[in-house]
Amino acid sequence: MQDIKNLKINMEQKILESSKVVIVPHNNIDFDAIGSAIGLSLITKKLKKASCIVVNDPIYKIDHGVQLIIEEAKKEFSIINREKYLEQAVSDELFILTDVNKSYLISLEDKLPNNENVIIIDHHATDDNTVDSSIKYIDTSVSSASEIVTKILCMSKIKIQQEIANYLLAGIYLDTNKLSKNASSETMRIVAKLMECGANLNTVTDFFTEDFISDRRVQELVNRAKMINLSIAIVSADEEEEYTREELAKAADYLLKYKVDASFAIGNIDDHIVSISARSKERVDVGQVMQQLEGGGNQYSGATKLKDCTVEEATKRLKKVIKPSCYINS
Ligand SMILES: [Mn+2]
Repeated sequence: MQDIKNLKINMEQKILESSKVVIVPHNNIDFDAIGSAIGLSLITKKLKKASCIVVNDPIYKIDHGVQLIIEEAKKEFSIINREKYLEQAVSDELFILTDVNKSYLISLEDKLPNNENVIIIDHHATDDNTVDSSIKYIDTSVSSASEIVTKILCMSKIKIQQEIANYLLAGIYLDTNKLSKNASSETMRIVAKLMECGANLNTVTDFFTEDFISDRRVQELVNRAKMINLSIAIVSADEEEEYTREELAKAADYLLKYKVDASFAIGNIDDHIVSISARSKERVDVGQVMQQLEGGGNQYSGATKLKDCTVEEATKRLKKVIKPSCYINS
């Protein structure tokens, strides 16, 4: 357990010393990345420091609910793409990476300042590609980056407006599969704080309401699931179809509704690129399984991308690395 008080103190000081704060969520932005990024913008605003959130995903690739949040939040905060950022870049900027720690998952990898001017707030495991930073708070036992940022907001006694409380709750909601996994008593305390600020589970659930066509596509993936043994489900998508990583992740998530310990969804996400999305309840460490296939993640969720590979080949490779030793305490 790292000291969040130290993070708060060091981060505030660093924000005040810098000319501007650049908040960098991960590519393929999701509810946790945007919610925590907006929470961080609120902190910089209270410290009277200019900030921007850099989101460089093409709009059609962004989840519908996340798009709604971005559109709403733009009224109060600066949310810009990489190109716009480059036009406005100044010296002595502070970068805050949120919900991410690896260089290849951000849109400004080539623009990172030296480690003195980088802060990382994350809940994903680190590896060789973790960005070098002098101030960081990376705790894989915390549900989400939104949980960490909410904690800092509460410690700073910053009033969280209702809309922002909803965004932060949406982040926690996503990464805990609707508060059903990886939600500790501390997570629930933070959820209660957000509800005291006016966050509402109905509003948050509405953010997750599916677009009909996309949901049908996810269900088609779910229909292809096969149980490779009694407790692991694998979806191998149609070789001819292209899916988004989000759709694969949703299919894997959906399969956890059943009596399975872990689920994997495999499909093409681009020409000659196959992605695997992995989810687990708690008995199988899927992050470790994905690591064996050039990917990563944590105990509950993981993913990988395989180049020049077919769905069939990826399925074979996955089956080879799923062994009894993937079970925790086995
Ligand atoms: Mn997250």
